[in-house]
Amino acid sequence: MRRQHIFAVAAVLALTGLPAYAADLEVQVVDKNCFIEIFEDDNFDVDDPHVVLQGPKEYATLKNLAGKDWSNDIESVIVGSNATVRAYEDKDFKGTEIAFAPGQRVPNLGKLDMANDIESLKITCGK
Ligand SMILES: [Ca+2]
Ligand SMILES: [Ca+2]
Ligand SMILES: [Ca+2]
Repeated sequence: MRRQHIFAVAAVLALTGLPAYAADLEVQVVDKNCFIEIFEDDNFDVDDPHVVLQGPKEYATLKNLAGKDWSNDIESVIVGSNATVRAYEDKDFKGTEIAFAPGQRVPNLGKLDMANDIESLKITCGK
């Protein structure tokens, strides 16, 4: 009797595992392709600090992100395939503004004259 019960549970898990997982994602309303990953160094150097910022979200300051002051310290970025990001030279979305397109990878923000200069960000989802 007990063995039969265990078998039944395993069968249900096998049949419903995938749909249950998809339902969970829906409930969380997290678009895993709506993000920007920021790197302290250029060329996406994972040996130096880097962090993924989930969108949609606006950051009027980068002073305390994941326990670090990121103001004027970002040198490369990877943008998720469903995110558009606006970055600003100063905090509170002021100063020079640059936009990153969905899926864009920028190995050296110096080419855009924005290396170690970004102080605020807006992440929007959808194309
Ligand atoms: Ca480095
Ligand atoms: Ca830096
Ligand atoms: Ca700046």
